[in-house]
Order: sequence, then structure tokens, then C-alpha cells
Amino acid sequence: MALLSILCFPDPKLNQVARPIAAVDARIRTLIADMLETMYDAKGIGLAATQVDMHERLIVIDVSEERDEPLVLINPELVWTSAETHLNEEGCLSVPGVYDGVKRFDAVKVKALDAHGKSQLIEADGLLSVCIQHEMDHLMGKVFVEYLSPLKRNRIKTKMLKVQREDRA
Ligand code: K1U
Ligand code: ZN
Repeated sequence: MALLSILCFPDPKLNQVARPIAAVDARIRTLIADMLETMYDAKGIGLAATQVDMHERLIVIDVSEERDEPLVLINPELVWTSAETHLNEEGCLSVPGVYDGVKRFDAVKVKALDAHGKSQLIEADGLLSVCIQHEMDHLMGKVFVEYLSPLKRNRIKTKMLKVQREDRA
């Protein structure tokens, strides 16, 4: 297994749209293992392949307390969304240290393949629902700060670029 490096906002590669996965083969199973290791190491509750510069429709998630209930979603599709929405505080491993509110559906149903290529239907509410919507946005090239006002987004962009310049020096 290997730790992968996570792209940081405002890297334009975070805006690429991911392509569907044609076959759940050994290469994909290695990518899943590496993404899970990277997510646990970074103390995240989710990670999309886009964030590790792999532009394929793959998400890993674990919202469990014990961090022992990994979920793998390949080619996820939203098949139902609740009428109700809610403002939720979100963070992102690609925008470290930034947290803000984003309006999301309270509950969703998602169809996806699992790590064995088997079709699964996930019914989610609470943090799992928020996390699935956040990660599916990554696959569409959208980062959560792009929902915020241009003023907030530009402040975050300036702060991130400064941190990245300092890290390189
Ligand atoms: O996509 C990512 O960068 C992972 C992200 C997922 C996420 C967190 C919170 C709301 C929606 C999506 C993170 O794991 S951020 C770090 C984190 O562990 C966390 C932050 C806030 C609340 C709960 C967890
Ligand atoms: Zn994120």
C-alpha cells in the first residue's frame, strides 16, 4: 500500500471531471487500498480519486467512530434526494484548515459498485449523506469553497497560495 499526495485548492486539476470506471480490476483495487490508507492517515472521513490526481469515478468514505467501516463507491449515481435541505459545516482535505457552511440534501440514495464490482444501493442521512454529496462534487470537479461567496473564496485562495509558497520555501 502507499500514501498518495493530496492536491490542494486552488490547483486546477481539482476542477477536472472524472470518467467512469470500465472494470473493477487489480489496478482499481490497488487504488482503493491506497486511497483508504491516505484517507485514514489524513484523518479524513472521505476522499475522492480526483483529490489524488486520479480522474476516475471512485470515492472512499468512513464516518464510523472506530474508523473500521470503509465504504467504497465506484461510478456513484444519485437516484433520490430528500426535499429538505440543511446548512452543514464542511471541511476538505484539499483545503486544510478551512471550514464553512454548505447547503446539502438531508438524505440521499446512491447507486454504486462496491470494491468487488457488485452493485449496491446506499441510503444515507446525517454526516454520511453530507460526505457522499461532498465527494460526488469532487468527481464533478467542484470543491466546497466554490459554493461560498466570491469574497470568501478569494480570501481562502489567497491564504492557501501563501501557505503553499511558505511550504515550498
Ligand atoms: O473530501 C474531503 O476532503 C474529505 C472531507 C470530507 C467531509 C468532511 C466534512 C463534511 C463533508 C465532507 C474531510 O474528511 S475533512 C476532515 C474531517 O475529518 C472532518 C471535518 C469536518 C467534519 C467532520 C470531519
Ligand atoms: Zn473535499
